Amino acid sequence: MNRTLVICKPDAVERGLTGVIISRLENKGLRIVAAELRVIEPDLAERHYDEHRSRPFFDSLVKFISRSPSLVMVVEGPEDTWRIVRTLMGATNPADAAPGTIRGDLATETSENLVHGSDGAASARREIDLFFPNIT
Ligand code: 3AN
Repeated sequence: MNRTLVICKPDAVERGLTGVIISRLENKGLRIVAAELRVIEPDLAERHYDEHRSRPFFDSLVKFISRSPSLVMVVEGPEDTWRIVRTLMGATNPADAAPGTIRGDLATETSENLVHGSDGAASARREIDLFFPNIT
C-alpha cells in the first residue's frame, strides 16, 4: 500500500465541503488512515510550501492556508496513490479543471481551490512526516 497527504484547505472547511471531498476519495477506493482538523500555523505553512517561496503569491498562500482550520489527512491506496488523488482533484486553476473533478465541480479560483495533494512519492513522504511525524 501507498500513502499520500491530502489537505481540505480552509475554504473547503468553511464551505462545508469536507464530507463531499472525503466521499470522493473513499468512493474511488482510497482509505483515510489519519486525519486532523487543525489550523496550519504560518511557520508550518511556510515549510510545507517551501518550493513556492520565491513565487509572487507565496505570502497570500501562507495567509490563506492559515486563516482557519484545515482538515489534514493521510490517504492510503495502491501504488501511486498521490497520482490518483491529483486526478480526482483536477487542475490547479479551477477554470482548467475538468468537470467531474473536485476543483472542476466545486471551485472557481486558483487561490481558493479547496484541496492539496502531494505531487509525487517523495513529496508525499516529506509532507506526511511534516504533519504526522508520529504515524506508524
Ligand atoms: P497544486 O495545488 O495543484 O499542486 P501548486 O503546487 O502549483 O498547485 O500550487 C500550490 C498552491 O498555490 C495552489 N493550490 C494554489 O492555492 C496556489 N497557487 C498556485 N498558483 C497560483 C497562482 N498563479 N495564483 C495564486 N495562487 C496560486
